[in-house]
Amino acid sequence: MPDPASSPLPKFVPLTDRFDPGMSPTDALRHVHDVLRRRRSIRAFSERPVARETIEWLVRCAGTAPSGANKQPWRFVCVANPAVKHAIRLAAEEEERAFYSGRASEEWLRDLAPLGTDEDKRYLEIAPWLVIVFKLTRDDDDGLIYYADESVGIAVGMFLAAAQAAGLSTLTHTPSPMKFLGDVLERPANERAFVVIPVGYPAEDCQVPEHALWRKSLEDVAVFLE
Ligand code: IYR
Repeated sequence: MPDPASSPLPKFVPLTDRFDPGMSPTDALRHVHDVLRRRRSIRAFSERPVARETIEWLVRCAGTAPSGANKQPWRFVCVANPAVKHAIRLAAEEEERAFYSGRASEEWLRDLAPLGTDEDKRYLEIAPWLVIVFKLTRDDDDGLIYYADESVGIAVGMFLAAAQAAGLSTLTHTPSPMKFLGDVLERPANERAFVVIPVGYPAEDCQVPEHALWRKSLEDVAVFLE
């Protein structure tokens, strides 16, 4: 048992900065849904640049996510440097070659077939930014982390939603295994790569797989007990 005498006391402050959309929740959500429903994972990026300030705002938005014991167990490594992007592409393609030519199960490859993905990851060099999200396994002061996957997953979701609200496109790319990212980016031992998010604009001739347009119905995903 921890000694309660050594635990800091909670300090509460009034909830003042409340957000009011100025319309009914349903009206507000119709608008939010109209923005979010058009989010697509894209794999054909244009070279149109994105300002560093924009990426900084995206990271700020992601950083508003809730997290276990408010540990905020994430690091966003934001890469625009062409040489670093090139190194990430080469290492990712090596892993993906192994994935597509044997590491992935038959069923996995069958599930991916309608997406038309393969080991060609040129988008990792074309997108103006690669944001590599790391989860902390230990806090920077070596403290414990709780619910790291859930916390970082929520932060990534908020990052993607914020990018969509700003008119930017993203991809959640998870080359597997991802250890090479810590090596290439020279990250410390308490950081594990979680996802690679290319950020930018779709290429003029960008196409998306029809399969990805399908969404489960509300009835499929929701259960109400009233
Ligand atoms: N990481 C590989 C394979 C892949 C896996 C899943 I699950 C996807 O939804 C899409 C791709 C790749 O990026 O090609």
